[in-house]
Formats: sequence, C-alpha cells, structure tokens
Amino acid sequence: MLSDVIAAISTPPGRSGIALVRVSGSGAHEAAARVLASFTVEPLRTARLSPVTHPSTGELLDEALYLTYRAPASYTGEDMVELTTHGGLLVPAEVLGALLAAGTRQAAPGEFTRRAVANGKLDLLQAEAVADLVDATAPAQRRAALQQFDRGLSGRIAALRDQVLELEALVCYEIDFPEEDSGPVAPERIAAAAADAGKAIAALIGTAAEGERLREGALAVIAGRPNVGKSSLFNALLGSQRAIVTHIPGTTRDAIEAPASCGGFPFRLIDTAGLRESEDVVERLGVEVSRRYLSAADVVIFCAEAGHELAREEREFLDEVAVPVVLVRTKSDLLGDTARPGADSGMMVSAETGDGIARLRSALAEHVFTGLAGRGDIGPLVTRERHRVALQRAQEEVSHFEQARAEGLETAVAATHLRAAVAALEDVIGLVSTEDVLERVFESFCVGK
Ligand SMILES: Nc1nc2c(ncn2[C@@H]2O[C@H](COP(=O)(O)OP(=O)(O)OP(=O)(O)O)[C@@H](O)[C@H]2O)c(=O)[nH]1
Ligand SMILES: [Mg+2]
Repeated sequence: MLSDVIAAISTPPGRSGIALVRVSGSGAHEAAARVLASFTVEPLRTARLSPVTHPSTGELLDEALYLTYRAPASYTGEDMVELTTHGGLLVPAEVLGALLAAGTRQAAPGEFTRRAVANGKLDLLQAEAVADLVDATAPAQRRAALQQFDRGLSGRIAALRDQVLELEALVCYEIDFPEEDSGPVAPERIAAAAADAGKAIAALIGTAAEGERLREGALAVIAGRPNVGKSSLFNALLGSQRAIVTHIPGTTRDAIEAPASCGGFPFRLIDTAGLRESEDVVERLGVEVSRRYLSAADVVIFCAEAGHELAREEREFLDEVAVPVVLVRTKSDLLGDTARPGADSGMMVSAETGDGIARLRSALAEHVFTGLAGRGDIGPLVTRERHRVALQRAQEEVSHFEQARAEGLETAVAATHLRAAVAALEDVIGLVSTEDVLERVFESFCVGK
C-alpha cells in the first residue's frame, strides 16, 4: 500500500494568497498529467505554469505553478509533484478534488513524512523534528528542532550504540576464548567500558527534563492572594487583554492558559484564582484548581503587592511550595517616593506601566531553562518521553550486564543485556521500527506533512 499515490493540501485552510498541494507515489506524474493541461515531467525541480482542469468535466479550476521530482530525489523518496495554487477555501480544495478524481488518495496525517522514513530519507528522530518545527512557538524550540533535524540527536545516539557494540565485541572475544586464564581481554577493561557506556547514556538522559520542557513549553503558574494583580500581570506577559481584570477580589474563578515566549523560550502561562478561604462554592473550586496547577508547575510566579509586608499565609505559602518560585512585587507604580525600592524582597513589576516585565521574562527563562539559557548553542537534547524511556531501558540493560558480570554469570548470558541495550538505542533512531511505534509518532502530524 505504501507506494499508492497520495495527495493533500499542505497549507492551512482559510483566506490566503497561495496554497501548496502535494502529490507523491509511483504514478504521481501520471495523475498530475491528468489535471495539469501542459504537464511535462522534465525539467525536474523547475517551476512551470499550467492550467488546472478537472479530469472528468474538463472545467478550468485554476492556473497553477508546479514542480516535479523523480524518485529517490524528493522529500518522500518517491515521484512527487508540488502544485502552488491560488489560496482560499475553494480553489485548493477543488484542485485536490481533481487530483483525487485522477486516481490519487487523500493522504493521512504525516503520511508524506512517514514515507520519507520508510524510504530512508529521514530517520524517526528527524521526522519528529519536522513536527516540532511546525509546532514551534519560541525561537529556542526552533533551534532545538533544527538541530535534531540536522541529525544532532541521531548522531549522539548512534555514537552510544557504537559504544555498546564495542563493549559487546570485547565480551564476544571472551566467549570465543573461554579457556584462557582470564580471557584475552582484562575483565577490568570490560568493567571500565561498561561503566563509561552507562555514564554516557546517563548524560544524555540528563538533558530530558529541560528538553521535554522545551518541546512542550514550561508551565508557569501565576499565584497569589486575590486582587494583587495576577490577571493584569498575565495580560502584560502575553501582551494582550486575555484575562478579565477588575478591582473586585475574586474576579478570576477558573484557570486560564495561554502560550507565551519569554526570553526566546516557550511557556504555558496559567492565571489562577486568588488563593484564599472562601464561602463561595465557585471560588472555592477555582482555588482548588489553582492548587492542582501549582503542584504541576515548572515555576510559580508568586505575586504580592509592592510596599506591603508579606502576610503570614503568604510566607507560609512560600515556605511550603515545592516547585521553584519567582517572587514578584506587583503595582510598583503605586509606590510613593517615600517608599524605598529594594526594601521589598522580590522583583518589582507594574502591569500598568510595563516596568520590570522584560526583566521578569528573562528571569523566568533563566529559572526554568537554566542549562539552556546560559548556553548560546543548544546541544542534542532528549525532547520526548519516547526517547527518554528507550534510553532508560538501554541504561538499565547496561547495568544488568554489569550486575551479571559481578555475580559471575556466564558471559554469553550477560551479553544478552548488551544486545537489548543496542536494540533500545536503535528504537530511538528508528532503525528498526515496529508498526505501533510508527503509529504513535505520526498520529499527531498534520495532513500534508
Ligand atoms: N496601579 C496599578 N494597578 C494595578 C496593577 N495591576 C493590577 N492593578 C489593579 O488591581 C486590581 C486587581 O487586578 P487583577 O489583575 O484583576 O488582580 P487578580 O490578582 O487577578 O485578582 P483576582 O482574580 O480577583 O484574584 C485591578 O483594579 C487592577 O486595575 C498595576 O500594575 N498598577
Ligand atoms: Mg484575576
């Protein structure tokens, strides 16, 4: 089924100047020839203009640019045609309809990229990087995705795999010469190589916390007592009036989430109901929700008004909270001349004047992405649970191997753990992927990618 001809609109629907329609598979050129009046395969990769007509009715649908590709030199590794049509809701859909009538099939989400993987044009990590690039909302996400697309992570994992394979080779030597006193390879050498491999895998797993946070966006929860200016700060950080602001304490009842980029890093900002005991059922529920968000937060932006001593429950909150906190002093514009700035602990901000907001953004980035924000360059990062789980499996297998050696188990038995470690590493890159792994990776893709 994999090489039947698929077609899809790769640009989002809606009013736009142009749209891109892709066709791929063996027979893509023939299908395109049925709708493009002046179609020729050659010259490849060269834009040409042609009327687009419906293959059954002959009706003129558009005047489009098209490019041809010949397998294997294309994104999918198959014969391909890309049509640049006029945009909007009607024309691209009609052009796609004409292509379907010409014998193509509507592509499933991510099917083009999936074919690229099947044809060896991309490995699984690169395919995921394509999806990450499409989903990126902050520059740091783009940098990480491009790095992964450039095989940064694939290369690092391939190196780990080679390291375990070398260890396996040393061990095989021992299996082949069991009679020799202590084997031709000193046991200490094998032990040291196993320890090194374990450490190298652990180092990469060590990037997972920030890497996954980078891909998903860090959860930053704005909390504090009612009326301290949480929703105003939320709006100021977003740069839009998203949350309702009033002078009445208890305005925000439900948590609101919105994506924001701070210092180039992605955040999911949450505005919450003010933390206080309340008789009001709805408000009480809101406070409950706030507490739930707080326990999941990567960072809490705790708001207290500038120029006021922290109340007992505020100090208690700061003592109790288990996640990193940035203490923010709100409404700094209300501080009179007599107030000494700096007498307050925490960062002075004013949602009213915008004072301190830029500083808060950088502070958030540094707090949550400490390792990444410090470095200009983003190295290979573990950005998905899928990678982390497989790497942890590889790490466990290496330590099972060490354990088996320590217990004096037969070498051939111990070596099975190294085989398993290699297999786990290969899973990450997608050298041999089972159908269910592929399903999971591609289910979140958009159609046309
Ligand atoms: N002068 C000044 N007033 C502010 C500032 N931020 C908020 N306020 C005012 O403080 C009041 C409460 O603001 P909100 O943003 O609704 O406060 P909140 O913490 O979300 O309140 P609840 O949702 O009720 O818990 C409003 O009257 C705002 O106009 C500020 O930076 N300067
Ligand atoms: Mg509010």
